[in-house]
This record gives sequence, structure tokens and C-alpha cells, in this order.
Amino acid sequence: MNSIQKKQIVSTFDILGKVIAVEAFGNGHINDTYRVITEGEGPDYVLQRINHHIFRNVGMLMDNIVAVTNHIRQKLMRQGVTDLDRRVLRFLPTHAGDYYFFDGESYWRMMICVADSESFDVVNAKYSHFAGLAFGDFQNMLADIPVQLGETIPNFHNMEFRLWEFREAVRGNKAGRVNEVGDLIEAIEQRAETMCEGERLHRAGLLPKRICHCDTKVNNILFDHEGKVLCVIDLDTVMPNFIFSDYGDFLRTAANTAAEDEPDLSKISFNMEIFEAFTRGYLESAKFLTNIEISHLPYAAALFPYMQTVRFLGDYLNGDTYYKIAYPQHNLVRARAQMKLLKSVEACMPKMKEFIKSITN
Ligand code: GN1
Ligand code: MG
Repeated sequence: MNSIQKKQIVSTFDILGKVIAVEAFGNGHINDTYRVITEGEGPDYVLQRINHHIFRNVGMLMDNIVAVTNHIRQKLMRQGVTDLDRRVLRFLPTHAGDYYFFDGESYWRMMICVADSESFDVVNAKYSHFAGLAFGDFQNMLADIPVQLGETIPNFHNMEFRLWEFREAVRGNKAGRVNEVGDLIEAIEQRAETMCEGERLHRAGLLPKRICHCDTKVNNILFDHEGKVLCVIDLDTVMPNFIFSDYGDFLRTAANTAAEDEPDLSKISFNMEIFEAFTRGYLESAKFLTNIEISHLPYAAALFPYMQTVRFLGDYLNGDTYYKIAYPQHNLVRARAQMKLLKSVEACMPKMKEFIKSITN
């Protein structure tokens, strides 16, 4: 798409200011993101092409997001927060009054670019503590949202479903790659039963679903220049789930000593200092947690590297149809990296349990 076409799409939204440029922005694996730079003092904007092969019901998706951001904005207003456009995303309607624009091929949406904010792929313990507080607050604020949010991707973090899907990928062997990954398939199967504990607890009525963010990668948080969390972004997957989703996915990314797709496995391990700081923050703000939720936090720390191993390897076996890849083996490298992280998390299990006991007693 050329810059004239992008500017035409931008012009369907009700934004202020003259557009100077539309530039590629961010590094998400699913949607395409652009920064819309405007002249003068007014805000810049973020334009996104929604991946509608993955988010199949764009109407429901945007209804969810508008409900969530409006609810949070009202709460913040009541708390006396003044810089609202930095503390919660604000989506802009088109001139026709819709929160997305369909150009005949793709779905687009527009939001205000949060001023004076930073995002990181690596954070220190102080920032992790603030992140823990922020996710507890986020779940807390959404606990009484008056509308029923839809599941934008059905069974998104359902481990039993993800394993079913993975086994279909192995059986189908669409890309002819099953033979090269026997060791990984075995490592996945060895842990399958243990990793579905969440679903079993839920069926037994022992584990609630709460509104969660469900994509709490560290780079989905915007910080101010002092390290305080301004807001969370990437709200496509906000839906009812186990709190394990938000807790586990933050640690999967922030407590990994290397990148999610690091090819050199010796660089990958689980950082207990980040774990402790984040857990402390989360338990300080998420006062609503039950004992079962708290005692399963170490399980959640293992669940997400496990689930990503399953999802990345499944995509590799299917011929790379889901995640954006930068080179042919990318999904396999990601899967191996996540398995290495999982093994490191497993080795930390006793220490994690001890730490949680020590701060909750
Ligand atoms: C995707 O969009 P992005 O890159 O923040 C994915 C997450 C995965 C993540 C792995 C809708 O997130 O579930 O954890 O990649 N989002 C979707 O990096 O599948
Ligand atoms: Mg993202």
C-alpha cells in the first residue's frame, strides 16, 4: 500500500490536524500498525489494519474495545485522573460514526498515540513491580463492566483446545515437517496432562474466569519516563479468562533473559528477580484473588511458555499461516526458545512457591 492510499484511509477518520506522514510502527505478530504524524501541537495517531483472518468478527472486536476503554475512562475520571488520553486508549470514529473502516479488503481502526510514553522489550525489577500493580488494577477496574464481552478468538487460552489443535497439526503434517521435530513433540506430550490443570479446576467449579487482557507481553505496556505504567495497549483479546493469562504472559516475556525468538538457547533462562518484583506488585493490587488462584501462580508461569511452544510449533507444522515470520525457520526457533524457557521455569518451581508463601503469610 502506498502513502497516498494510507492517507486516504486516514482521512475517513475524524482526526484533528494535517497529516505529514504515515510510518510503520511497532512489532506485533498479528496486525499491521502505522503511526500517523500530524503537523503542530495536536496528537499523533495510530492506524491499524486488523487481521480479520484471526479476528473474524471485527464488529464484536471493536464493541468490546470501546466498552472496555469507556469503562476504564469513567473509573479514572471518578478517581480524578486528568491526563485521560495517556491513561487509557482512545479510539476515534470514522466520519460515518463507526469505530472501524472497511475498504473492501481490509478493516482499519484509529486511536490517539499516547504522548510521552515508552514501551520496552526488556524491563528491570522496578518496572516489573509497576507492571504487576497495573495488571491487578486493570482486572479490578473491569470486574464490574456492565456488558458481556464477546470471545474475540474462541478458546484463545484454552490449553486443552490448543493441544487438540496441535495434535491436528501433527496428524495433518501439512508442511512435511513433523519428522524434524520429534523431540519437541515428545516434550510437549510429556507435560500435556499437567498443563491442562486450569481447565479441570474450572470444570470442577474451583477456578473463575475474570475479564483479563490476555496479551500481556511486556511490550504491550506503555510507561512514562519514570517507569510508572500509563496504560496497556493491544486490547483485541480482552475477554473472560483465568487470571493466569495476564500473570503468565507477562513473565513469559519480561522474565526471559533473552528474546522470545532467541536462537542461542544458552542465553535463555527465567529471571527470578523479575518474577519476585512482578508477583509482589500483582498480589498488592489484585486483592480479589482466591487461594487457588494464588497457589497456582507458579503453574501460570509455566503454562505460557508451554502454550507458546505448542502454538509456535503448531504454526510451523501447518506451514506458517498464523504468525508473521521473518525467515523460514522462525516459528521453529521460537518454539525451541519457549521450550528452553519452560525448562528453566520448571527448575524454579520450588523457589517460586516458597516466595509466594513468604509474601502471602
Ligand atoms: C501475538 O499481537 P502480538 O504480537 O502482541 C499473539 C499472542 C502471542 C504473541 C506471541 C492474537 O501477540 O497471543 O502470545 O503473539 N496474539 C494473538 O509473541 O494471537
Ligand atoms: Mg503487541
